[in-house]
Order: sequence, then structure tokens, then C-alpha cells
Amino acid sequence: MKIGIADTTFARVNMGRVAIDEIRRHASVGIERSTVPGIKDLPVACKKLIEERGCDIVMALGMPGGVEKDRMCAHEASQGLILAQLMTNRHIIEVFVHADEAKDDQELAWLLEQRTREHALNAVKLALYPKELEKAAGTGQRQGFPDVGPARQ
Ligand code: RDL
Ligand code: RDL
Ligand code: RDL
Repeated sequence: MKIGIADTTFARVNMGRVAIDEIRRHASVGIERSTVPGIKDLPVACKKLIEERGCDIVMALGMPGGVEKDRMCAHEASQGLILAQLMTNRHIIEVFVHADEAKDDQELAWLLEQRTREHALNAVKLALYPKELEKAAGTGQRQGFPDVGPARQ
């Protein structure tokens, strides 16, 4: 089992390093990493991690900035990541933290790290323990900010 990590220099936290640290806490797997300038470069980086470097699942880590142009860019990157998943029949866990989700730099840094860690665990579960995700079905999970929980108690 090999997990791929694609991240960007645009992000304001070293998301790739955080993801690798978290994966290592939960699983003994091979890890391949590719760092690119920004989120629009992630789809092909992920596809190459799958097709050329043998990854079974990949995490795409990025930080869309806070202005309208960046939201557009994130949407485009997201479309590319979905296309890459359909082309390769492999999951690419998209970990995006929009810069304007956080109220200040301190919260942004926390959110970038926390969402990355929680999705790293999701990636490990998808790859190795899919029944664990089934147990959490319908429980209102979120990554970073608190879970919202099920609608019916
Ligand atoms: O291929 C080079 C760049 O076009 C690519 O790296 C882009 O993803 C860079 N980029 C933008 O051009 C932009 O307008 C990024 C953002 N916004 C952004 O919000 N987050 C990024 N990249 O990671
Ligand atoms: O690949 C991991 C996640 O990016 C992916 O599971 C997304 O679908 C998660 N997600 C969002 O990132 C988001 O901004 C979801 C929503 N909104 C949403 O409204 N409902 C979801 N997922 O089920
Ligand atoms: O309900 C508050 C948030 O969940 C909502 O604003 C989400 O859209 C925030 N969000 C993203 O914008 C995103 O790109 C989330 C994710 N990705 C994600 O992967 N997991 C989340 N929220 O819980």
C-alpha cells in the first residue's frame, strides 16, 4: 500500500509534512510526495503519483486564497481532481482550506494543520480500514472545525 501526498508552495503551512506525520502515526505504508506551486497544478501531480509512482490513494493538499479569483481557481482545481479520480479509478482526498475560513493567521495555521490531520486519517481508513468509515456514516463529521453531529439523536 502506497499513499501519495501532493501539496503546494502557495499554502501557508507545510501541509505535506503534516499529512505524512499523521499517516505515520496510524499506518505503516509507503509514501510518495510531490510539491507543486499551486492548487491548479495538483490534478496532474496526483495523476502522476498514481500512474507513475504507484500510489493507491492520494491526498491533494492546498489553500485557496481569500479573493474571488482564488475561489474560481479552487473550483477549477477541484474539477481537475475529480477528473483525475475518474481517469484513474483511485480516490484523491481533496484537502482544501480556504484562507477566509479563518479569522486570523493563528486560526488559519491551526485549521490548515487540523483539517490535514483529520483527512489523513480518512485516507488511511479509505485505503486500509473502509469499515471504520461505514461505522461513522451519517454522523455529521467535519474536518478542522467541530463535527456537527447527526440530525436525529
Ligand atoms: O500553474 C501555475 C499557477 O497557475 C497555479 O499554481 C495556480 O494554482 C496558482 N494560483 C492562482 O493562480 C490563483 O489565482 C493559486 C491560487 N490562486 C490559490 O488561491 N491557491 C493556490 N494557487 O494554491
Ligand atoms: O475529498 C475530501 C473532501 O474534500 C470531500 O469529501 C468533500 O466532499 C467534503 N466537503 C467539502 O469540502 C465542502 O466544502 C463536503 C461539503 N462541503 C458538503 O457540503 N457536503 C459534503 N462534503 O458531503
Ligand atoms: O459548515 C462549515 C464548513 O464545513 C463549510 O464552510 C465547508 O465548506 C468548509 N470546508 C471547505 O471549504 C473545504 O474546502 C470543509 C472542507 N473543505 C473539508 O474538507 N471538510 C470540512 N469543511 O469539514
